Amino acid sequence: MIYLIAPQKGTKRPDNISAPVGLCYIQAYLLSKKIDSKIIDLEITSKDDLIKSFKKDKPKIVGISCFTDNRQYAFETAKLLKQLNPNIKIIFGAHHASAMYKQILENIPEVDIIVIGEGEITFYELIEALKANKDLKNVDGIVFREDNEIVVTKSRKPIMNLDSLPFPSYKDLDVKMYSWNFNGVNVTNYDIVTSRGCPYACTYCSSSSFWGHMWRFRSSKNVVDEIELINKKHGIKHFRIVDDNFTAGKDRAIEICKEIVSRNLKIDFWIQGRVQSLANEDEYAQVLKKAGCYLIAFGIESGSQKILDNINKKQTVQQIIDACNICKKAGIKINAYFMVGNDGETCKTINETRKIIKIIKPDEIGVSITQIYPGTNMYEETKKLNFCDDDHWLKNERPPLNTTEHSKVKLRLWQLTLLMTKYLNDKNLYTAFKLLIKTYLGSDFR
Ligand code: B12
Ligand code: SF4
Repeated sequence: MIYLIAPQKGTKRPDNISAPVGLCYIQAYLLSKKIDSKIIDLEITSKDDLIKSFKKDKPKIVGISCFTDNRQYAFETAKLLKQLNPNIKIIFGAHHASAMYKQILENIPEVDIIVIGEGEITFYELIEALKANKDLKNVDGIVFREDNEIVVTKSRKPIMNLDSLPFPSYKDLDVKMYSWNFNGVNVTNYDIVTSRGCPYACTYCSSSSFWGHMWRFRSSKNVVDEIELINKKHGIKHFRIVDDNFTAGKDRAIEICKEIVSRNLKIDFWIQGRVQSLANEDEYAQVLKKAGCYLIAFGIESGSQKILDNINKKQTVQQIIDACNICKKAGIKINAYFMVGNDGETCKTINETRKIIKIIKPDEIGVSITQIYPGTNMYEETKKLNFCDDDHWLKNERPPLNTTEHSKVKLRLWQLTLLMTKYLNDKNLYTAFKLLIKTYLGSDFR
């Protein structure tokens, strides 16, 4: 038996529980090769229940997802299970493990092997090699210890035909227990991934380095087949398209929408996209809306062209205004994400961002102080300044805030200023007041 474990995320929000889609993809791929596995989502399964089933099932191989924010839970889980059975092989995968593989293998002895990047084929080949006691050096895309050396094998080629992957498997999970807060109501939600990667390379983001510097996508038929299956089989009507950049391929996105309409699927969904895909694209926005897209989350980041250029965002302030206008006209709501504290931030750039908030009037807003994640260009640059160092990831701390130019207090104040700009603009005094209280109490609203 093989275990696939999603550690806790550490941010308990009863209105937003997300399925471990990556593990569901790996399980589906293993099933297609007639290999059985069991997914345990520690967001919904207790540690005691994990121990109970571990003792009963006696898995020999345990795969654990290791993202940056849940890495300490991933390390703890590895330690716990290795204590229960020192003979198991523990395999780590996902973004943090892929970026920090050397550090993990050097410092966390319980982890035996790390899969770098996309997991399906690599994990399957690794299992086959372990079962047959074959030389692991022949498995592409992994890192492991051998005679006190760390061996990195040839890099794994990305899966170009994503339609060849089976739909994610929910055989061990209750697909209907994952939820999202939609219009103030908790609804059952299904996360769907229609493409992988992103053709851009924003300095703070690890997407392109992780997924292989290119945007790969599923066909519209394949995507809508999955939506239809989930809708008809489970009655689920709310979907989040969690691609990094769903709007990148306009023709394909339009085809998906038209297919949803022609199959008469009555669904609501939201997407993440980039503004320049929608700027001056009235018809594109209308087609999205007709298919059920009620919200687009745009990574706007800043209203200052200087900051946008500094983070290599490859978008203009005018495109932000145009895209938001077009979405509003089509009846699609906007969730605008902003960042505070990127290189070159000043009172002037913050004022430019305040101005853009007043112009675009987003329906929802998220403002975060720039956090530095491994696998990003920003991490490498701040390491050169001796601001970041790898040791940080061994501590039980959140990713560092970018305080290279300004203090945390100043960044918090700017963050608050931007949030207040929106709430006061909307005359939403209740939320503005709540935010002030939260700030006074010292809440960390990253
Ligand atoms: C949906 C989503 C969320 C959902 C939750 C998703 C979940 N189930 O955990 C929500 C909205 C809650 C969320 C929150 C956050 N997220 Co998020 N999220 C995503 C998103 C957009 C999609 C995830 C997904 O389903 N991907 C598709 C599947 C197929 O990919 P995958 O999960 O990576 O799995 C593949 C590989 O990683 C690998 N793999 C994964 N696990 C394992 C295990 C083993 C054993 C093996 C071998 C391989 C393996 O194989 C899988 C199949 O190929 C990704 C970006 C992206 N496109 O992936 C960001 C992403 C994962 N999130 C990210 C971040 C930063 C956050 C937040 C910190 C944001 C914030 N500031 O609040 C929080 C953190 C919450 C927490 N405490 O963990 C970063 C993580 C970076 C990092 N170094 O860890 C990502 C990568 C975005 C980015 N490019 O920066 N997120
Ligand atoms: S932030 Fe968005 S647009 Fe930029 S590289 Fe990451 S996924 Fe692509």
